[in-house]
Amino acid sequence: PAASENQNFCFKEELDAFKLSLSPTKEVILEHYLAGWSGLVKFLNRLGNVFGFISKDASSKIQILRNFLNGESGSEYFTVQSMVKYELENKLVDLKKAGSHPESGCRTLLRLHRALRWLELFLERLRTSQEDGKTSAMCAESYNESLAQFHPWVVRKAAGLAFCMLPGRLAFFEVMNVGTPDQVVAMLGEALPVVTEVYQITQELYAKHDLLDIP
Ligand code: 1PX
Repeated sequence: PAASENQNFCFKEELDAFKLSLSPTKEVILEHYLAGWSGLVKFLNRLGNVFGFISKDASSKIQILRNFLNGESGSEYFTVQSMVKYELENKLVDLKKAGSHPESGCRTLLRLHRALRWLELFLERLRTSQEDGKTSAMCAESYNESLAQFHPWVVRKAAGLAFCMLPGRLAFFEVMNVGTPDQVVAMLGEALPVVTEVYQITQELYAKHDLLDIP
């Protein structure tokens, strides 16, 4: 058991963080949400330098949110719900065009939230893929169905090139370091509902406050 615990540590950790991010009242606890993202970034870094521009952008967004969390008004940022309430009540969000709050918590989290939808689609494709499945194609399809619509041409182009450098399915599973392909598939089956729930709660919250298009 000790050996298998040790084996899982990487992907299991980030999975647990998203699980932990759901409070009993179904709010999203920012600290754990960010820990989940940090774990994913760590994983991305293990895949190689070609993904550096993606992990840099994600890291900088994680850092912006961590700074709020550790700042003067940190307690207002305990959950995504409290952050939205606090920033809106205090007019700390540029809702229509970039102005005096270009890096609000709401705006920054929206970028990660959109990427979470990509993750959900990608993990589902990975989970149901055949032995000869191509991770690059799964990744590109998921991206085109989600994040791509928010990215300018040059970013889409760079992302498309990076996806081609993804290792094949088996090598990808090895980087995940979870165990046999069957164990990876089982783990993905457990992880996905959590990712979906976190995504949906955030999506409904943002929709309710009309925050889905903030620049
Ligand atoms: C078992 C599989 C796990 C895979 C984990 C991989 C984690 C990937 C983390 C990706 C986080 C991407 C955040 C992107 C946020 C974003 O949309 N930023 C753009 C907009 O921000 P702005 O401040 O300008 O309004 C920004 O322009 C983005 C630039 C970088 C390119 C982003 C491409 C995103 C591709 C996502 C797919 C990652 C591929 C990973 C392969 C496994």
